[in-house]
Amino acid sequence: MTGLKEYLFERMKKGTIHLTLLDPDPEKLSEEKAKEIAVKMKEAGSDAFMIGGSTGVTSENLGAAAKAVRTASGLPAIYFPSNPRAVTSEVDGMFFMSILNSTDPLYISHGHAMVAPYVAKLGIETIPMAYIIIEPGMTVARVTKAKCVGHDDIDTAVGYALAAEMLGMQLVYLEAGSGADRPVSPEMISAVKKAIHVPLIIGGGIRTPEAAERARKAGADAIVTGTFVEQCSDENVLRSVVHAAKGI
Ligand code: 1GP
Repeated sequence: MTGLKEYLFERMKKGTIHLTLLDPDPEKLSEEKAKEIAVKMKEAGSDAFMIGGSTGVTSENLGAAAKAVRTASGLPAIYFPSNPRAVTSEVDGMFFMSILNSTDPLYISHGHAMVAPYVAKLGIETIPMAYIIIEPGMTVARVTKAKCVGHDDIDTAVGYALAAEMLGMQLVYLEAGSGADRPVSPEMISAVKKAIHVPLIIGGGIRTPEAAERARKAGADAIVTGTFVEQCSDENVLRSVVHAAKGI
């Protein structure tokens, strides 16, 4: 495979992509289930898997989940980190992400200093990414002590996204939180998209074709779904959300 960044950016040049988020905590995801989801989501048209969760991630369960989805689907597995003590070479690369509106230095840069030597030693490809948590923010906001951007506070979201670009981040991720009852608004997506030149990832609370389509039409370059994929077993419904995200 080409490098992870090249793979993702080439696809995003052609249109919005879909990323499937899986939580590797074995209490939530067995290896068999990971493989089953991987095959289903590849068939549905998803472009890559993100592996991560706010709690319970270890190097072992991360490695096992990444290996399972890569083997079963042939698609890339991206580490979506939360725990600076967990790292694995079983991924194709990682989003090396700073939570810009966290109030805990661990999630802004201190955790990065802890994990960077291991990432370098293992030769893992990193893509620098800004992660900005929008209300309601859910578990990730609580765990990372984020000062959430208000759902309607477009100026603050634009400010963070511009700062991200000025800091050299190559991706911006607006996150409403896993399981959010309302995703990032189309108005916020479109204002942020207009302000920046790097690809924009949108996630949190997207579980219908309509919500996916709204995010794509507003300017998302990548749309992430997690909870919905874990809960839905109907392949037609999974496909309808992925297709709406991608506009195919
Ligand atoms: C969470 O953006 C992702 O980090 C996905 O959210 O689980 O609500 O799809 P959902």
